[in-house]
Amino acid sequence: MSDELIRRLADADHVAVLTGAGVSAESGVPTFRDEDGLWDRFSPQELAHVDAFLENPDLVQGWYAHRRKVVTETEPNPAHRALADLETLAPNFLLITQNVDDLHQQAGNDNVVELHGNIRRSYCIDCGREASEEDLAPTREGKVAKCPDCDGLLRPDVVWFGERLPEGAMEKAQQAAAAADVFLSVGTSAVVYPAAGLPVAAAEHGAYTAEVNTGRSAVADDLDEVLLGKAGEVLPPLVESAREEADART
Ligand code: BJW
Repeated sequence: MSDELIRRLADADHVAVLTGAGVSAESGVPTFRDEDGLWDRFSPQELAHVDAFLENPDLVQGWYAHRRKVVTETEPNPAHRALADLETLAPNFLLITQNVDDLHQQAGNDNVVELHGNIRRSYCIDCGREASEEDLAPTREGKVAKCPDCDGLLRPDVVWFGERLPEGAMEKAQQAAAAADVFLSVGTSAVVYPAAGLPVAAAEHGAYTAEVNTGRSAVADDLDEVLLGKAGEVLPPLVESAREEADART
């Protein structure tokens, strides 16, 4: 990491961070597009689209039941904890996540925007009633889970391709990107829009931009710095150095 990034983070009034699946990889949550990623075995069109859900509700509900189980058995890792620490360093901070696993909140981040929903919640596609664990029990046996009130299909409260993001979420993320002195993009391939547009938007508004990733993302060439490595190894010393630099100035 460069002294420039440490200095910028220590000085920053506004910091925004975009995260993707890579930030949870070290917690044991599979990514989407890496080898061994979720879509190595399943096609996205098959699973992350409402048409696929309507055609194969048992398959899609079963996939989400499996992922919910994985997520409830995992814990935040050093990358999540470093980002929670960064929130306490920056006067204005927003954590913008594409992840649906809740791990940033569990690590202690308070200012979080979930662009793609949260896998822990489910609802009825007909009447909107929130589903309980009990309502979803059939999915664990390969059966279709339906609403106890109206018999509608139950779906996860996540954003599939072609669906609108949660109301206000993208607006809040765009405002934070535009205001950011430093914008970090962590563990995302930056291929899914509109989230993938945020690092470049931040750069266009004058932010110092950096990504932390085990490989170069689709937007790496447009950023000021690329920190190659695992988020759980790169972020803790970065945030600690920024804190030391900030402390040295007071
Ligand atoms: C590590 C690491 C370690 C590994 N440390 N790094 C503009 C241009 C083109 C297309 C579009 C466009 N605007 C919209 C679209 C269409 C579409 C889209 O983007 N398509 C592209 C794929 C072509 N977008 C949409 O449809 C969005 N909706 C929309 O735009 O609506 C408009 C609308 C308006 C009005 C009415 C109606 C609609 C919705 C997108 C929803 C995405 N949903 C998913 C599924 C969520 C639910 C679930 O979890 O099942 O979100 S898809 C999937 O991809 C998931 C992720 O959040 C998202 C991003 O993936 P992510 O996080 O980047 O993961 P990976 O696996 O790709 O990358 C991991 C990275 O980590 C890699 O780079 C590794 O190297 C790295 N890594 N270990 C650090 N230890």
